[in-house]
Amino acid sequence: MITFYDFPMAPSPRRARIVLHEKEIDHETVVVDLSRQEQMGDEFRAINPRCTVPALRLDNGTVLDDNASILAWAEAARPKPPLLGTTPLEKGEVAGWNARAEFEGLLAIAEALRNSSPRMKGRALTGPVDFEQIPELAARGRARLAHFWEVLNERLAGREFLAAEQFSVADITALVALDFSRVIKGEPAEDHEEIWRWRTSLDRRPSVSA
Ligand SMILES: N[C@@H](CCC(=O)N[C@@H](CS)C(=O)NCC(=O)O)C(=O)O
Repeated sequence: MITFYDFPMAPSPRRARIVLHEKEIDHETVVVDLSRQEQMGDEFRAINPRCTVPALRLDNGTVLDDNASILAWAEAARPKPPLLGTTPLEKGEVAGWNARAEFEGLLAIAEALRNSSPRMKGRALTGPVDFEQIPELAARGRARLAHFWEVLNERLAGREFLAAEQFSVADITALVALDFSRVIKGEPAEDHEEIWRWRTSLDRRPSVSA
């Protein structure tokens, strides 16, 4: 049986959870309670030495230890529905917008949150190594995120999906960033109407509430 290591409140495993749901890949779920630091314990470290979720253990015991590897495996193992685009051009577009949603969206939120939250003192980056917070980075993260919402709103004008005229991992990463931006009260303004229209339409997909 495939085992998915998850934490329901965290954004990164949610990305993989949506992918597994879209692809209808059967699995059992093990919750790694990040609020109790279970990711740092010996038991989980033996599964994923990177001390992060998501992780996916395959039938043969191999552990895929991040979103990039889980997505690549899932797309190859179960090509339908395609989440990485179909034509060469679509694949390029999807890869580009997924990277932007990750770097300019999700990582900007992480930069703001992890460099300001008292709970994350000494844990400014995820992983096995402790890094101190740099408070100035919190403001930079917020500024980067605000700029990303401008870019996203403009991109979505007249479009149903972020890339490639079909639902893709670019939409998944951007919607996870959008929903998670609530934790830093960094959501886009109400007049970013294209973003809110796109987000509302994605609620039709069962994977979004998986
Ligand atoms: N690059 C990784 C990042 C994974 C990651 O940072 N996950 C967070 C949850 S959103 C985590 O495991 N945090 C553990 C911690 O805060 O120590 C991926 O996307 O797979």
